[in-house]
Amino acid sequence: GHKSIMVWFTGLSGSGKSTIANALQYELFKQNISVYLLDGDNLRHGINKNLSFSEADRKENIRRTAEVGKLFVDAGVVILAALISPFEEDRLNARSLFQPGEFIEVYVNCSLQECEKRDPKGLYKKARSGVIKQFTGIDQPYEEPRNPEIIIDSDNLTINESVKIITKYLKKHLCF
Ligand code: GGZ
Repeated sequence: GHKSIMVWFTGLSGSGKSTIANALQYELFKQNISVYLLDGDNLRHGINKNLSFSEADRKENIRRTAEVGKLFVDAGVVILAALISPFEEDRLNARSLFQPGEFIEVYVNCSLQECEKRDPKGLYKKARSGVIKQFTGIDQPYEEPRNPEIIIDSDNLTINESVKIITKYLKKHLCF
């Protein structure tokens, strides 16, 4: 067996959270680990359908995702959550639902400049022109994590390198 944990990815839109979390999910899956990815963008089509991008709704988005994640962890599944989760207080609240060592915060650190250059969905362009309001990094803040367990400098790392850093940490701390 293996320990169930929550691996919580935070970072700007376009930083690579979903891509790295997806690749990590596949890697753990290949190692016969029960793993499941909760992706902010996907959850917003279902359980979090009624939520906007206001600060209050982001708080609720993170709260619900953390609570659902906790249920999975109780059920023995390794959970990966990929949400911008821009506010330190909301991330600390999420962490507080878990036992010490059960919540691994991964800060996917990527410069706004690089995220804007990537702009895979054209959202930064829309935010700059005012078509989208309350966009993280443009007209809403992103608070950097103060004490993340792992920092991934995704400006300069490949997906593979990022996944290796995380699996190495998990092996060292969780006896996978
Ligand atoms: C930030 C937004 C916004 C605004 C739409 N601000 O990179 P994406 O496109 O594919 O994923 C982002 C997603 C953010 O949802 P989260 O649930 O992760 O956010 S939070 O944790 O802050 O609640 C982005 C898209 O939705 N998107 N409008 N205004 N990102």
